[in-house]
Amino acid sequence: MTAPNPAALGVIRHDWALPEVQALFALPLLDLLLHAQRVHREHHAPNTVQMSTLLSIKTGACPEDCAYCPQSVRYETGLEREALMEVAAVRERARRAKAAGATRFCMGAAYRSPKARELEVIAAMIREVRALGLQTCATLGMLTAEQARELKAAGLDYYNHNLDTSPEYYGEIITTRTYQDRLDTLEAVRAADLKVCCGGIVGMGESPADRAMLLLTLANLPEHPESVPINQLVAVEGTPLAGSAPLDPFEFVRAIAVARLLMPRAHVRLSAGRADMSDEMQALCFMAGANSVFYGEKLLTTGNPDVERDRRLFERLGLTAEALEGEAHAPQQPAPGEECACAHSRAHAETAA
Ligand code: SAM
Ligand code: DTB
Ligand code: SF4
Repeated sequence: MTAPNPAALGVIRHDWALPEVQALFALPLLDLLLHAQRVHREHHAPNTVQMSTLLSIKTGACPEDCAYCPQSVRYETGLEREALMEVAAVRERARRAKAAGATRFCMGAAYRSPKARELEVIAAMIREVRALGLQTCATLGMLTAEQARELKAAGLDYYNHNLDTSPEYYGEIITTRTYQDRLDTLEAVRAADLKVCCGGIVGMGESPADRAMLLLTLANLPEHPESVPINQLVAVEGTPLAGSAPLDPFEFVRAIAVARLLMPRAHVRLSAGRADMSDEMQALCFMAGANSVFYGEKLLTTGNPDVERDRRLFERLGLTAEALEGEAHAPQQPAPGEECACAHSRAHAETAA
């Protein structure tokens, strides 16, 4: 292992070697947190967290065999299938997400890859969500270069497509598409000038070296993803990974910190798994450089902390919701009866008065 040179941390690089990344993981936890928080503050405003709300716009019956996923048609998870939603219904959910304080709306579909007709409907959804003043994100499976351009033309800001795990462990988790398929989609997304949201899942029985390789692979992409979701496995009954042994929470925190150090400018998202995390664990993740969360009581099909719990947590930690570039926070007052989750509630009340 190569001992890290603290002065060199925070430099944008795309040539990480495995022993260097493993050496970061091996640091005493408090040293790792200190380095990560220092690098975080060199590149980001402290104490602000970007808030994305997810919506499953097409649920279940997916032909892929991702071993973690409750939406695969191959596993009996008791999930109810739902066809592609109506555009108006998606618009309404986005409106509510914005009123609650989200700045990005991410539409997820259980597809291997979208068909032309489906993409047309999704393009209409993107136009509507964008017109509300939200950033748009979609995660629809594999895309061709042409499909990525179509989404860009509709006004899509971000495309989420995860590497999920290391190239070495990948075959244990998914057999119906290759790692290279994922890299090809990421290339098509970049070529269409979309921003990239790409991360993975930890806690799937992978080794520490696999976690290091996942983060190394992300960091050594030609450009760092703008958003890096780090998901903790949500072990869903009926999926092959249902019985997975939970990961040591400090190993999760380390993964966040190393992601921060390897991709200093990215928004590192503390993603799936928050519903099972204590407030203290989440605080450690923010200390480690996480500055984005999924916000709203549901992820795609599983639970997330409810808005009230997040609002209280943010207030207790002194965190505020990151505003969209060029906008003061929360350009719209929350609608009557809809409370903004940010720690600015008092400021809203004062502005409204
Ligand atoms: N079907 C598309 C695809 O796979 O690219 C888009 C939706 S898929 C649900 C998006 C991502 O959610 C997956 O790549 C995976 O990283 C994450 N995910 C799915 N199920 C999960 C689970 N049980 N725990 C943690 N993350 C999960
Ligand atoms: C990502 O990295 N995590 C989100 C989003 N991108 C699409 C999905 C998490 C899904 C967790 C399981 C579920 O709710 O179905
Ligand atoms: Fe389908 Fe995506 Fe779930 Fe894999 S992760 S089974 S591709 S919905």
